[in-house]
Amino acid sequence: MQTIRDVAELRKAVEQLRKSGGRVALVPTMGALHAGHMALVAEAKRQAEHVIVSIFVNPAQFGPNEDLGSYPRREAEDSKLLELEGCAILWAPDAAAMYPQGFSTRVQVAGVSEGLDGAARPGHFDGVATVVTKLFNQVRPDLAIFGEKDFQQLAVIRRLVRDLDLGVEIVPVPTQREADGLALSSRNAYLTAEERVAARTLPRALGEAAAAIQKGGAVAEALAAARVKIEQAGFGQVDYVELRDAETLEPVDRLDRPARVLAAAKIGRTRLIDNLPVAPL
Ligand code: PAJ
Repeated sequence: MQTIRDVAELRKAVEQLRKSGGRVALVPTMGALHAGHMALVAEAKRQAEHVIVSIFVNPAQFGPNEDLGSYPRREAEDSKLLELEGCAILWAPDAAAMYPQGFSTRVQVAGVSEGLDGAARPGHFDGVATVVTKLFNQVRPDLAIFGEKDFQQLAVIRRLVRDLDLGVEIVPVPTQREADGLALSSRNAYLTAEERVAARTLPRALGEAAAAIQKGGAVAEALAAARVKIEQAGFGQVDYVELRDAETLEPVDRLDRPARVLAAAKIGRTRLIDNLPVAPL
C-alpha cells in the first residue's frame, strides 16, 4: 500500500492502477478506523479491484466549539489495518494540501442538508460537501462507499452527485453496531464507563419508536416516547428525534413511504447520532 500526501502524486498513482484495469473504489474517512469503517473497506473490496481510503480530519466540517482539536488521530495503526485489507492507496493529505493558501470555494447542498444535523451544526454539511467534491475530483473513483450511520450525510452526497454530475456510484453500507446496539463511532472513545452504559438507550429507544410506527402507532407519540427515554437515560441535550423521508429527508407524519427515524443527543461532552429504517408493511 502506498501512502500519498500530494495531489499530483496521487493522480499518477491512480493512473498506474487504472492501467491494470478494473474499478477504483474510494472510502472517505477521518481515520481512527473501527469495524464500521472496515465494513466499508470490505464492501469496496467486494465491488472493486482497487481500493483507495482517504484519511483527512476535515477542519471545514467542524464548528468553532466542536472537537477538531481532540478528534482521535491514529494514522500509524490505521495504515496497518488498511495494508492488511489489501488497500492500494492511503490518501492522507494535510490541511495545506487540501486547502492551499487562498482557497475560496464552498459547495452547498440546499434542502437535504438543512434541519437535523444541519440545524444543530451550522456549516457542517457545506464542509462535508466541499471536501467530498474535492476527494472525488482528486481520486476520480468509479464508486465511493458511505455508511448509513451518517444518514443525512449519505443523502447530501447522493444529491450532490446527482446535481453536479459527478459520475461516482454511491454505495451505502448498513450501520455496524456493538453487541448492545450502540453504533460504532470514533466518538464513543470519549464516553466514560457510566455514559457508555447509558448510551445503549439511544438505539433501543429508536428501535422501539420504529417498531411502534411500523405497527401503525401515531408517529408524534412514538417519537415523543423515544425522546423521554433518551432523556431519562441521562442524555443532557436531545437535538432531535424525528421521522423523515428516506430519500429527501422531508418530515413524515404518516408512514406512507420508506422512512427513517433519526436522533442526535449529547451525553456528557459527547454528541451521538443514530438512525433506523421504517418502511410501510
Ligand atoms: P468518518 O466519521 O470517519 O466516517 C467515514 C465513513 O464511515 C462514513 O461514510 C461513515 O458513515 C462511516 N461509518 C462510521 N461509523 C460507521 C458505522 N458504525 N457503521 C457503518 N459506517 C460507519 O463521515 C466522515 O468521516 C466524514 O464526514 C467524511 C465523509 C470522510 C468527509 O470528511
